[in-house]
Amino acid sequence: MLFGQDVNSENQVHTGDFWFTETHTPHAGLTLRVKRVLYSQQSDYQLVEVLETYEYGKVLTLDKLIMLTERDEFAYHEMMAHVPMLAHPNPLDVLVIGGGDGGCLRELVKHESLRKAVQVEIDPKVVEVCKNFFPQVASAFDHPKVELVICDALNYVKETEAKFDVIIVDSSDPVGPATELFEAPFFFDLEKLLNEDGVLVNQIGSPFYSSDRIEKVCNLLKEYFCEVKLYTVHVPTYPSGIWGVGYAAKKENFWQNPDEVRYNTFLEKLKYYNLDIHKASFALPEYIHSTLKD
Ligand code: SPD
Repeated sequence: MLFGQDVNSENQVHTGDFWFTETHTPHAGLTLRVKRVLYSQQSDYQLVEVLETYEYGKVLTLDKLIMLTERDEFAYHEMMAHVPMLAHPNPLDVLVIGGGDGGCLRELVKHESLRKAVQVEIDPKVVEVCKNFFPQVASAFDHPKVELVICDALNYVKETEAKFDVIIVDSSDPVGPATELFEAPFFFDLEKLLNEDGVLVNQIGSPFYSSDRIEKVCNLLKEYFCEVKLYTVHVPTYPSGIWGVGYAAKKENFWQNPDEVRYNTFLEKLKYYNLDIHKASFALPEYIHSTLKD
């Protein structure tokens, strides 16, 4: 079997009682008991691994950091896609940066009004591995409204002449290839790609462990956008379990009025998102709210 051979060739087959730990600080982390390592290979950009775990099913890690698990990925992907899509009054064209697993695309194609979703992913290995091991996540790559572009998003956003209504930055963490996706020049380029009602969301990090990063990224976004907010989603396998997503819009107050008519067309397909959670997700605990005040 191809993937078994990849694993063997790197001596990554583990037997006996094996636990994977993602370190969150020098003194804390998350540990999952692993049945077996299904895939482990260094791509041109990062170490791509798939673990089969007892508690969370299959888990995708990049450079030893958890990107998704079968059990809780729905929460993250629904909130990355439906918050901006239902906040925007008429989202036709959408750009997804990163997210080579296809989870955001799967959510986007639930919107009948979608005209086109362009997915820009730097690492083709991530797409290939997710199609093989996570077909329920990578289910929309062949959808007629989806275009997959394999290239560095930093170049794509500088060179494309396309314009978008919604941009979703579903990056990996700010180490390795994703570092510059958290910096000012990238946000400058994204603002230029958005139409006049444009909405951008970007995954930032744990409000608990990475409040400095959240404050820095939100302040950078404020330089280019009329309204910047933070919302959160509960993802048990991400550090601290609560994940912060930046929301930046060219017009004020879109986030407060998610489109109920469009929501009603696909609500039976959702497990996390609803209109109450949309609004409630923007309510922040004081320790993070206070750092984001102007
Ligand atoms: N530390 C977890 C951050 C992961 C953000 N993106 C993951 C990709 C899932 N589509």
